[in-house]
Amino acid sequence: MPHNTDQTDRPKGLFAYFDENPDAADKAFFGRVAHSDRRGFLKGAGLATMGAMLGTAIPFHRNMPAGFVPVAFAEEDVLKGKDGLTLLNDRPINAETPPHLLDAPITPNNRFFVRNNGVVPENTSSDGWELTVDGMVDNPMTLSIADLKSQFEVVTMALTLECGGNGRAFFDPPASGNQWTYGAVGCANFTGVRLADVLSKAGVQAGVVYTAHEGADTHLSGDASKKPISRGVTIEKAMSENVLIVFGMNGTELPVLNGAPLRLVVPGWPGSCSQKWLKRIWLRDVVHDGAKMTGTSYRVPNHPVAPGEEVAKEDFEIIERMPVKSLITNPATGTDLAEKPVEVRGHAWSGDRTIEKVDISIDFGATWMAAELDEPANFGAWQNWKKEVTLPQAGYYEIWSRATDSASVSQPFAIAWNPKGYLNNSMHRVGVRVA
Ligand SMILES: Nc1nc2c(c(=O)[nH]1)N[C@H]1C(S)=C(S)[C@@H](COP(=O)(O)O)O[C@H]1N2
Ligand SMILES: [Mo]
Repeated sequence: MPHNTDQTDRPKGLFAYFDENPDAADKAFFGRVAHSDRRGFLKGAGLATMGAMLGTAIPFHRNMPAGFVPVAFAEEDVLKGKDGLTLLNDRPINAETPPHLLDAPITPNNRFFVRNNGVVPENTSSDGWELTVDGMVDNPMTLSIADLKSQFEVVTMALTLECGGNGRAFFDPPASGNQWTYGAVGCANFTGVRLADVLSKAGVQAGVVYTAHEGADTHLSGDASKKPISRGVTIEKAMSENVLIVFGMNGTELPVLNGAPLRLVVPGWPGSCSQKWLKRIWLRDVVHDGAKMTGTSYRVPNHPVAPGEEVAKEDFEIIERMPVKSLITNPATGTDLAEKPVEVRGHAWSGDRTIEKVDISIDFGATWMAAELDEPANFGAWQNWKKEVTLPQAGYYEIWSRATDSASVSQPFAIAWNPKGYLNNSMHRVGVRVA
């Protein structure tokens, strides 16, 4: 299929390629430059080529906008096992979940977002999979998944995972990277063993400050000496009771795209700390400096900056806990509501904290109503909330949600801009109509 052709020409995914270089993409895919020709996007040879690739005619081809990539090409196969996710990039695979598909209290495997930095490893079988724990430990260990299950207490916990870049799409000026909107987050029941138990058995030496995580995925360039991502956390975070080495998700095996057969889950910190396809945990006496730990990756300025302002490299600091946030999963934005009372519901979470309250507004923030808020299933799980709301008359409404956490910190209305577009925790707004 077209997106598997000549990778040297196409270093990025299909959508990114069309975005960044529409003329070259049109030429490569459809044999002509159609981008500048807005109204007659596809004619003649280009249309015939696309029709041949789809195996059928495209009756409404005149309505297809410039730079348009038929979803039939881009989504073919790459999101196997996923349902309804929005593909943001196909190389590496990145896909988010529309908020209304995150409505369940626990996110099912087929609705859990995917954030890859490299190429999924070919062998993801649990047979023969080995995890090495080494570096500054008394007893370096190599453990099979059976060893993990037999030597340590197996626990199941509901844990929230959110990408540090979730919400990046709403930064202005825009930040480069995957344009996540709301759905690079999920909360699943993860089964595994505590990282703390494994590290204790290995014997953490005095002077350890940081973990370093390595996975089996490979670099996009194909260069075997490069790693797509290798991050770590402070030893204090690593020793928390809800940081798990995971081999099960929602009662079944981990999906391949979510790191099968073994991954870390580090709730409350950027998703990037939760190494997938986990092969090695290395304890270090310095802050880890692996791929995407240094420079401006997963870092924010240590002082307030104006939108668009240049920030000196040394002023960036590593993101640790994720901020307070909430999501409205019902109603879906754009819904025409037939009945007036509507159950507004969703989830709220705050890294290393709990949620104290969630408030809802239907009048652009003039007044607020407290939602009914559940306790977390365990520490590290998002909290479900709901509120029956009556929209007083026909017309357009925005429903806003604002969570406040255990340190009395609330979500802001507007985004605190940062150069890489991390940590957007502004209030979720959903637009609906009452007929
Ligand atoms: N080995 C490996 N682990 C990884 C990544 C990756 O690209 N490779 N991406 C990280 C990032 S940035 C995030 S947000 C989470 C996403 O987890 P998910 O794909 O299961 O949703 O995995 C993290 N672990
Ligand atoms: Mo991420």
